[in-house]
Amino acid sequence: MDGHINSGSRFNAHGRKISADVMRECLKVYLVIGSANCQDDPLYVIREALAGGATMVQYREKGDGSLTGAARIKLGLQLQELCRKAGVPFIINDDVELALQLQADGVHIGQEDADAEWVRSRIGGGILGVSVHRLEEAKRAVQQGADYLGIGPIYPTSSKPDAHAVHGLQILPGLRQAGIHLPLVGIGGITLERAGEVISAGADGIAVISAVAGLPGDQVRNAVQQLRTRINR
Ligand code: TZP
Ligand code: MG
Repeated sequence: MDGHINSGSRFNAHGRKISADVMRECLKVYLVIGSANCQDDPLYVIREALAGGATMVQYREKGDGSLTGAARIKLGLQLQELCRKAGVPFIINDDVELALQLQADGVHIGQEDADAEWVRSRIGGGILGVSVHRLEEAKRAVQQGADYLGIGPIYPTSSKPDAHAVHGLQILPGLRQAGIHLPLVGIGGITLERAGEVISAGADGIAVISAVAGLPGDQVRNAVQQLRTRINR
């Protein structure tokens, strides 16, 4: 382990950061998944989501009954293997050490997690996503080397009990008009019906938990296909 994430990955080949254009493509339908959010076996859910065209996956093992220790690592490795086969980047929520251990493609952090600059120094050219809630946080994350910003909750969500107050769609044009050009992904309460307006408001993609992982496994592929259609309109 050289301290850099997944140095063999096409997402940070030779330690280079991912380009903004490739990042935007990866954000289109970004599935955030943990065992506690899945109605069916997470491996079945992720296989179906990848078959439906999920463009990036974040392993976020949180909430009641979530896995810890070896079981958490094992599921992470299994999910990552499926993402690699599909050519889709695999990102770890919050936990830099887990990301390094698994040699994941990147890390996503919130404002209450580790400092973005420190995370960037640990992960080399890996993908760094940062959740931000206001312009100052966005500017700082850009300076600290984020590859994309997570913006949310856009709508009310029941998947994150400690979520920030709902922002509504307006935060997206607000950030764009203030000169934030980094790839942006909206998150929080996004459904098939709402996906299009999140993109129209200025996001490059949508990140979802319940609209995909919360479905019965046999509906997941179709749900992701439908989301992709809305994003590309
Ligand atoms: N961060 C802001 S809202 C949220 C996270 C992790 C939860 C999104 O879940 P859902 O089910 O898509 O609303
Ligand atoms: Mg966090």
